[in-house]
Amino acid sequence: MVVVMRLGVLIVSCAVAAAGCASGGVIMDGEGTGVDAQSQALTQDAMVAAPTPDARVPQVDAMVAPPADAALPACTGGDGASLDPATGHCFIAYTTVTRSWIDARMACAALGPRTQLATLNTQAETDRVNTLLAASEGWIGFDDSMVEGNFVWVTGEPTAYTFWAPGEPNDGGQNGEDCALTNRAGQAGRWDDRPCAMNYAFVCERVP
Ligand SMILES: [Ca+2]
Ligand SMILES: [Ca+2]
Ligand SMILES: [Ca+2]
Repeated sequence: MVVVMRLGVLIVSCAVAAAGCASGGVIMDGEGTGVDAQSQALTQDAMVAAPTPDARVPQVDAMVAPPADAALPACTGGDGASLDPATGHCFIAYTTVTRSWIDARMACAALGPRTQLATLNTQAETDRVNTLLAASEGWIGFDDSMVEGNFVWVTGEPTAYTFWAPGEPNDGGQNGEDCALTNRAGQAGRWDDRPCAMNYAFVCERVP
């Protein structure tokens, strides 16, 4: 850029002061360094100054800076954790241990306040949790133990969004299935109901 601009100045100088350019191109470059630098400075100032420079810098900083995450505890633990920067929700996955659904629920609650078995309320949350689980199927906080066929989140959150695998939930088997897991094998990360007593990996979610 500097080279190009200096050349530009040189060319303009030559065009205006036609005398001596042919013989003194290199000499002018050397002699005119101070003038060139001033020209560059003026040109650059003019370019930057055009759209209110002082107002633009703080705006960019505000967009890049994280909200108020500094006050939140670090999103760590389990066999892998992942913070959703949009919501501040922290997902903590346990994949090297398996638990029954109720034991998984208690393990999550034991992590601390505002922490429960994960509630997958958006596709973004499902995707994030499935990434954490990698190859594992994992319990989530969704069950129909109270009223068959009526799955509810352990937090009481709305149930409009679901991501069941085809044909699920099917309350399958002799004793039925009342607890949901995500990342069902071979089903593109979709959900399935399974017997609550079975042991699976699980994911907890802590909200700000
Ligand atoms: Ca959630
Ligand atoms: Ca059921
Ligand atoms: Ca099922």
